[in-house]
Amino acid sequence: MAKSRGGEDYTSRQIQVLKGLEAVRKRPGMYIGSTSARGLHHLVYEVVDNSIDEAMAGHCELVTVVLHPGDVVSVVDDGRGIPVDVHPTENVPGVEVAMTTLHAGGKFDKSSYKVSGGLHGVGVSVVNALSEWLEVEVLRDGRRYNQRYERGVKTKELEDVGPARGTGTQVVFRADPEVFTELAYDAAILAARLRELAFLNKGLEILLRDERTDEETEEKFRYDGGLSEFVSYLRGSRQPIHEEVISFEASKPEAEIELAMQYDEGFSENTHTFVNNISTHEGGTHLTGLKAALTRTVNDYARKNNIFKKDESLSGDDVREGLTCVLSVKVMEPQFEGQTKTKLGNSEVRGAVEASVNEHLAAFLEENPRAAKAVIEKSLQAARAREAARKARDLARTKSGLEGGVLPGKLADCSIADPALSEIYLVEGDSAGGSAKQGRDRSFQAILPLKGKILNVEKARIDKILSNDEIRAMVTAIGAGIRDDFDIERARYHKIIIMTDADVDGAHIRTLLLTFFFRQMRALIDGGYVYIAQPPLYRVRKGKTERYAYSDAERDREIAKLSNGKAPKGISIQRYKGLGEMNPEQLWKTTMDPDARTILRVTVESASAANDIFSRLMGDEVAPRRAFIEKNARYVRNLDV
Ligand code: 0RA
Repeated sequence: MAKSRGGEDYTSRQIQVLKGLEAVRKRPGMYIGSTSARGLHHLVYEVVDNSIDEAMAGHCELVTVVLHPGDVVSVVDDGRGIPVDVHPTENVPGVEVAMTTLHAGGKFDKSSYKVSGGLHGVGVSVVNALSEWLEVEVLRDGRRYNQRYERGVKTKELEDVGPARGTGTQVVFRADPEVFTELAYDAAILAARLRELAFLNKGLEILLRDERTDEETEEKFRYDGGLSEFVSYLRGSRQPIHEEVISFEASKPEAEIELAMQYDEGFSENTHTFVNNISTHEGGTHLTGLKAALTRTVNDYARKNNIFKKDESLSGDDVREGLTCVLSVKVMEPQFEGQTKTKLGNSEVRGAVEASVNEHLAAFLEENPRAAKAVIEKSLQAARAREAARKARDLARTKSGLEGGVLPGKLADCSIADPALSEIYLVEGDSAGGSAKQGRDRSFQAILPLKGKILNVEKARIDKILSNDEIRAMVTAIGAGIRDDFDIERARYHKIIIMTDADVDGAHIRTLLLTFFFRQMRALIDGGYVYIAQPPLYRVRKGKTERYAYSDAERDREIAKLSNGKAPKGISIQRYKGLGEMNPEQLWKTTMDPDARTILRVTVESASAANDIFSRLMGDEVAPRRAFIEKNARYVRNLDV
């Protein structure tokens, strides 16, 4: 029996490998978060991350992701190739160690600065375990090698298949239909993450090719400007107030730090932070350091240059209004905390970020007095608007406004008091609102009809937002405050369900509502409280049998079923253009009954995707918004907020 240097014999290692990968197959959710579409896409990220590591080490320039027919994906890079020589302690080729050992990453390259990692950072062996089959090919030392696995079990030894030029690694796999509920990749979701990775790793080229249809498409992501280009992209069509993007890179013992930022005429703050290429939605020490430095540096500059009137100063919110900012740090041993493990905990990073932002931002302001003046003017305006809003809010409170238990007149509340069991439908239009009120189960379902288009909060300051009737009705009904005052613990419902018509106007209203929640009650989205109702598109009827269809394909299937192979005769099809065309009973049966309905939970999948949608759609350019809404009028899932 072959003894390895580590003292383990070959058989016991095989048993260990099987046990490890078996654990992954038993509880896939523990390793990749879910076995739905989200987990499926994580498989690709996991493989790509290995190539990104190779790029960060300076050995890889191109990563190509291809979606093949039959739910097969391949990821190819031009890195050094995974080592193929026999591993000193594991006694099998290095590539086999990578494919079969959980967290193999550090096992054979301790010295390298390995910092990337998928959301879960679990390594390619997890992908191997969860794939119906996986083939890996390595180009190295002038040879081509390959190996195959099925459900994590090796079915072919590593083989030298002949001479080859260049170096690199290719991983091809098909996710296991026994594990995943969904096998179809959404190119738009992959593109959003690959674009983000390309911004975060300047100069790296990432290609996404979709070969699943005759119309083959390829997207290329490569940004030599890195984070500065990321900021321009995120800013979209909003008008900048100073010409150049402010940016710097700093290397500290605690972290590698990269920052880019620019102010524009908008009113929202768009800060995105990343740790080792992972989006830190929940912030953490790096963000705290950045915020502290921004507030301090801008105030110091204004004071030193006598720009403030007596007593004036700027709050953190003031200096971040209209700011688009990306902070990316690389940390050796990141500690991720928080509900979704997207909050950086390493305390030493705070000071490192704070000091370097102080230094570089102060230098920028000194060297660019015109830009400095524009930034401080803008922040002072924000401060004044905030003061006006505070007064308006105080007034509103005392006048039975946002707080104090007086619910809006048009709210039909539910009778139970437990928020965890209560839901509120935000319904487009008074007539659909009326049907919903009659059709609902009043014990746990509340209805709030909304009139027409709601205010576009992306284009309005807080004082104007708070004076809008529809918004005030939502804020009081939900009962948890707004913005800085928002406290999810006080929410009166744990399901907030947006119910709009299945047409372009309905999609627009839905987007406006989502923008509102995203900007003003973000915790509702993060907490998974916001949903989108799915009313049917068609009613298909033959005699006494009636069926509801939620897509064209479903309609065709229902017609086929009712006609049973014969030509469709005596079948009537009604297309619902609006909720108002359904009577209360139909609305209940198709859209509101928890036992029969489908509702989509709104999640923030990717910070830049969310921002892309909200800022681009809600900003000034009408054309991209129109195109987007039409394309996605029905498929809200693609909104992916
Ligand atoms: C360990 C060591 C070396 C390269 C890699 C891993 C590597 C892994 C992956 C996974 C996907 N693509 C990859 N490319 C490289 C370096 C070995 C050497 O020193 O040549």
